[in-house]
Amino acid sequence: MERTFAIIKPDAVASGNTGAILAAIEQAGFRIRAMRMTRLSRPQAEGFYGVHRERPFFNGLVEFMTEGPVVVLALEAPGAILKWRETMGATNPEKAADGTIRKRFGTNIERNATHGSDAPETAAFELAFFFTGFELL
Ligand code: 3AN
Repeated sequence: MERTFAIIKPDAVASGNTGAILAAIEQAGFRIRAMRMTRLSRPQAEGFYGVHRERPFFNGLVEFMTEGPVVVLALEAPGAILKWRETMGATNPEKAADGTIRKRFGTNIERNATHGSDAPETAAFELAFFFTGFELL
């Protein structure tokens, strides 16, 4: 079993797609191990996306991720990290495969409905960023 970290981003929460995305997560075979609706502060968003600090889209990304509530999730499945990346589809919804979450619910490369960890190290960092140990038991 492996765990990964997911966010249902502000665009998808605001457009009323939280439930549909949770259903797609469970239908894909993930077990939801922890979940919380929250709203990111600017320092939280900047810390979470710290690796992107030098990228030209960083400020816009922080602005977007703090514009409204998000749902943060710990997902469990065999090979969860790669499996969740495949379930989401490509970063740019226009390039995402049919049936993927970003294709179904994303708008553009920034407002792309969901986030997923890209490697075991980032999954560990991101899970610990949002969940305490006892929430993940
Ligand atoms: P992914 O979320 O697929 O791992 P990353 O890690 O390259 O993609 O980018 C993190 C987030 O930054 C993306 N989810 C997206 O919201 C945003 N982003 C990435 N590239 C761009 C871009 N060229 N313009 C605007 N936002 C971007």
